[in-house]
Amino acid sequence: MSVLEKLTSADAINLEDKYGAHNYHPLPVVLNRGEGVYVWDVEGKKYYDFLSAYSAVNQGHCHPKIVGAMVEQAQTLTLTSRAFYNDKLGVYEEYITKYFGFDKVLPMNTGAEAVETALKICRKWAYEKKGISENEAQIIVCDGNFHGRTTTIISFSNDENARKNFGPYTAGFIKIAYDDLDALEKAITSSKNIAGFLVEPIQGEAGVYVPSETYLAKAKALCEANNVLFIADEVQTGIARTGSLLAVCGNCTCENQCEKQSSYVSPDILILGKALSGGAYPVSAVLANDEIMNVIKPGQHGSTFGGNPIAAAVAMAAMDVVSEEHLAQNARRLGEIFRSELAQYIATSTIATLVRGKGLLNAIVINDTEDSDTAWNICMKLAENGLLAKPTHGNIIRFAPPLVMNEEQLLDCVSIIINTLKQFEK
Ligand code: IF1
Repeated sequence: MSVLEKLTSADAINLEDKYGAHNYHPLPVVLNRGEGVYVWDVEGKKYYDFLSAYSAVNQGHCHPKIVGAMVEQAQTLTLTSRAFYNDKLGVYEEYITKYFGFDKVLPMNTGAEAVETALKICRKWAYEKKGISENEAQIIVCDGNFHGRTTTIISFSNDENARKNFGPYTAGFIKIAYDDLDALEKAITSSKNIAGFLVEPIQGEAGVYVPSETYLAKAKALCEANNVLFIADEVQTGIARTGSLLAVCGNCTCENQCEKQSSYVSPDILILGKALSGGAYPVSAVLANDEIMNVIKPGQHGSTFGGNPIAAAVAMAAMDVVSEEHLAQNARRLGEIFRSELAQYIATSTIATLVRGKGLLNAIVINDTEDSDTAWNICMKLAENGLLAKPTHGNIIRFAPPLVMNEEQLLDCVSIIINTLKQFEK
């Protein structure tokens, strides 16, 4: 088919089916335009986007400031590699380290790369600073984690689908229950070889599990007491999604002065991705202070595209939008409305049993078995009714709209969701 002909949804789906690897099972909706909280399919139908590309498009689709920065930089200089300096990277490095309160940043592209980078830094720190014997370092991770798709990362996943037949697996990880301080203390004190604790402040893929209020602070204290690095994967929860700049910020919405707040749990290593670029470009980052980051010397880690001028320009624009448009505050306020409206409906519903989440990262649990297709069917009906969301882990539906949504739009979405759920009442 010529690219000049107008594709129908069926054409586009058939092309992907025939020529693309079958590594996804998308809803049968073919999008070709986005603006703010809306996306349109090729037939012109308009939808509220309640996935935001898995929280990458927090700033809304095609934000003019972000697109503007990207176009301007793309017309000037796109890529130099790190064999030479470029005039945007240093400016971005100063900007982003001050924004999050760390000494240094290591720029990468995807979330999984940033997680890999954090694991490598943690191991190197363990051998060179903590004094663990070579090849003995262990990193603690949590059951139900999702940190990406590389061979090392899936080595410590417990999602059989993500793991099976991709072995042999990378050693050096200890899995414990999430939101369980006793398990963490036991694991940390079980050996002298514990280098780090890698954790999602809220488990997204597992079904939006929000840990108990004091979990992260106490986990950080346990790490500190035992000279173990606390590594926060905020790829999905970060950048205002959960109603604060970072999910580890707790109750703080002070945007870029978060380190001054008492509720702020400062990770030793912070991993960011997705919305760091507002979804316009793959940009990820690992932040840490000098005593940790300086274990990495020339030639020991890197990436052709990491820290390229477009990424730098886009990320600065994207983070400007987060503070200028008070996205953390908006996510917090709208999230409270969303959960209270849904909880009110769920109190008498036979199809939904629970709403949970923080800020605008929320999920509802559907009253059916995990292997049922009810959540999928509800998402199909939601799409028909003009709202796009995706089930996660069978009977859970995640709701994560762009954070630039306003209250009127949110209430409109709440009625679409409730009216759709009512069609499935038993
Ligand atoms: C897919 C989920 C979201 C992440 C955390 C690292 C990464 C992710 C906490 C890796 C990525 C994505 C990947 C995407 C689905 C998606 C996802 F459902 F799997 F869990 F967001 F909810 N850390 N999450 O959530 O980042 O390498 O992808 O840039 O299709 O695999 P990446």
